[in-house]
Amino acid sequence: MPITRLGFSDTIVALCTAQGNGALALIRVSGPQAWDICSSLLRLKSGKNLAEISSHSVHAADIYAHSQIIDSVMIIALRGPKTFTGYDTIEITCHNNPIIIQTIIELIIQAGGRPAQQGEFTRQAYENKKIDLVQAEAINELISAQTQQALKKSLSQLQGSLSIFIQEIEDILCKSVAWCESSFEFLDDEGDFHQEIYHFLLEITQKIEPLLHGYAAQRHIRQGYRVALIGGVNAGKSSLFNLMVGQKRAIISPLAGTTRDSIESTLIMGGITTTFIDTAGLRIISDVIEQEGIERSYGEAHASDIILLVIDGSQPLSTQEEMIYNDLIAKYPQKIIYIQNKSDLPAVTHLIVPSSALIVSSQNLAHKLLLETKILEKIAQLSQSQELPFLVNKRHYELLQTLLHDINNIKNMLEAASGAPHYELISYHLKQALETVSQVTGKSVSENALDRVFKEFCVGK
Ligand SMILES: Nc1nc2c(ncn2[C@@H]2O[C@H](COP(=O)(O)OP(=O)(O)O)[C@@H](O)[C@H]2O)c(=O)[nH]1
Ligand SMILES: [Mg+2]
Repeated sequence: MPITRLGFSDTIVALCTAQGNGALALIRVSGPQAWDICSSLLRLKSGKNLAEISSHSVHAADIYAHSQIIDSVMIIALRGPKTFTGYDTIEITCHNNPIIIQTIIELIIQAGGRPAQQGEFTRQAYENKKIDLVQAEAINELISAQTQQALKKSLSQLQGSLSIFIQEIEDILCKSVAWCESSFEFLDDEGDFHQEIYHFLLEITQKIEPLLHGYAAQRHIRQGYRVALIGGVNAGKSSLFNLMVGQKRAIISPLAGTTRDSIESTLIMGGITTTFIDTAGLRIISDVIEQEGIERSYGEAHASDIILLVIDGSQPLSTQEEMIYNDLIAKYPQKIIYIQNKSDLPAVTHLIVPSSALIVSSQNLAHKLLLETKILEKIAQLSQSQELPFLVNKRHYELLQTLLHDINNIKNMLEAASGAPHYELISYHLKQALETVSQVTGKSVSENALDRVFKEFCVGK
């Protein structure tokens, strides 16, 4: 059921902490009736009435159902509008027992509250203008952040970094509209500002473009990095994979072509979610199943963020291998880490391997750290290009794309005009662009779009 069909000014209740183990649970009650509702089931240990206490204070209390005690709790009593939701709020910390939790929630519902929908506390905050839509989304990102970077950026976004950025774009657009309309009005007085407007629009496109590029790059920040072990057969990819993931997952064999499918394993390395992918060896063969595996390996090379190009340092490369390696090096120069494996055996010279290559043996446990360091260095290098202070989600991306398209259209109109441009028309398009911008922060956004955003949340947020 969409949130909007229920009253926005209802008093809502939900469990905010995860169900399961743990000593305590937090139940939040938020809405105009929060204090009244709670006073009907709470007795403060101080003997005071809830109505007498000051806002933003903490109290010990007992919860009663028909004069029977349910639990001893702590409450945080908050008067709106200085609360997260903007409404009066009571947060009850009770013991984490499902019967206690359910009883308390039922008592609150009987007293006039109703169960909160997904993301409805955040929705209240948005409706009460405590946060904008971009900040609401940041809360969801913050809770589900998988990496340190994602955490940092969602926090910055919650504090308003993206909102400020969007506000700057909006300001430039407003200025453009003003200059456009004055050009229109003062046309006779030689008040033609079309150069200035063009310049403003250029400023906007320069702001948006890095954001659009950042969106693609930020997949890593959300989901971590994919590191594919790629190389010829028997180079030791599976052995290195096992060394890195610390368990014997991949089959190792002196028989060529043992790994026919890709195997992956995810771990946290230096605070970063990293997925290692072991692939089939690259060679040109006639076995249909193995050929399928090799094609997958190429797919993994393409899809991964980092390629560990594994070369057997004890064997000369076949012409075929050299061809395949050269092909990969040409295609993905930025994401390759050269690994010369089998350093415990006498080495042969490979012209293809640069001096920066990491020389390791998969049999040497200590080399795991060398590999880890090298991979983290590469990740740091790759993530430098993604230094946006916030996370751009699909919704922002699509709106910003529309905006860029609109702005480029207006720029074209200005460029194409011989003499004074059609200012009325340009003003109309600028205002449309403004509308798109305000959809990002949610100043002007449809109920359906809002429902879609808050559907991503779970109950209790
Ligand atoms: N001496 C030595 N042998 C290795 C090393 N790494 C792998 N091997 C051996 O090389 C063969 C192929 O290894 P495997 O990991 O299956 O290679 P893959 O085909 O690239 O996955 C196996 O017999 C491994 O024991 C290494 O660092 N030193
Ligand atoms: Mg293998």
